[in-house]
Amino acid sequence: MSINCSTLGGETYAMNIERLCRPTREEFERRFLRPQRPVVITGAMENWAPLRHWTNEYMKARAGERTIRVSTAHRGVHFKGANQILDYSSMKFSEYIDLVASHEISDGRLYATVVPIQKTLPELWPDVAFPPYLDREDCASPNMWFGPGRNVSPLHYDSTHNFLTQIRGKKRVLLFHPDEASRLYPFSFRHHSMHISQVNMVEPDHGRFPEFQRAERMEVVLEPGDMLFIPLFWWHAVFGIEENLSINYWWRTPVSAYLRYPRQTARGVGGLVVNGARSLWNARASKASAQPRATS
Ligand SMILES: O=C(O)CCC(=O)C(=O)O
Repeated sequence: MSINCSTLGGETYAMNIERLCRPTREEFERRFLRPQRPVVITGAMENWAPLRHWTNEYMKARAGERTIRVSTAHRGVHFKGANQILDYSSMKFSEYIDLVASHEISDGRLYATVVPIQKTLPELWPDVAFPPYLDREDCASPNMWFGPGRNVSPLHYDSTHNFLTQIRGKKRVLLFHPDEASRLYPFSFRHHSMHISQVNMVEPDHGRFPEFQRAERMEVVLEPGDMLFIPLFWWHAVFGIEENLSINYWWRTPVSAYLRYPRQTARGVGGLVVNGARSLWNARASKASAQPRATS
């Protein structure tokens, strides 16, 4: 499938996101964090080692022997289905780097997504820096997203604030305000993918999802050194334009941010309860079926 990542997801009503060069933390918190508005911050990653060093050769020499999980795209998007979000297989990091470098997978069919750097690629961990707009102890383990180009991440929201920082190549990001949710057709809260839209970003079915075209969206192209703040519950779809590498940081989000969107929060809590109960039920059922049967 040939994918043009510069137009996917539609362009109607696309508004640009504000770009700001190295604001102070106080300005970021006042204008963007507390009002929960996205922004692209530039100039704040200048001394980051990954920006300067993370070539294919460097990463291969340091961590090539490690094993990573790589996602396979379905209908052009890195999303499998309602109850299994990603279709992962394992391979050596060096093998994946060679595939990217050879352009063999430049249609985006494979994508190293959500790779926890500290755990999976510990040799690269000393290089990782943190955005100066959050406290390091509030941050979950940062993840690498390393794509061959034309890799597409589904339209979804995260359950914490997020910084998506661009290290190599370009990515196009579409963002939708949390209040647009009804036009984005999320999966039911009974599914693990309750935070993901049913609309396929590569081939949206406008017959099934007519309101999607009318959803108000923002658009940005991230380049190396750009840092995108994606607030809690903001929907985003991400399109790799060329070979691309990002690091993302999910970090602890205050209760007040959830209370701003009570419906989404209630839905999230409902989903946690239902999905947690189902996992528990499945675990008990498989334990019971593993017990040796009494013979008569
Ligand atoms: O970069 C990508 O492909 C997706 C990143 C993303 O969805 C995230 O950081 O939450």
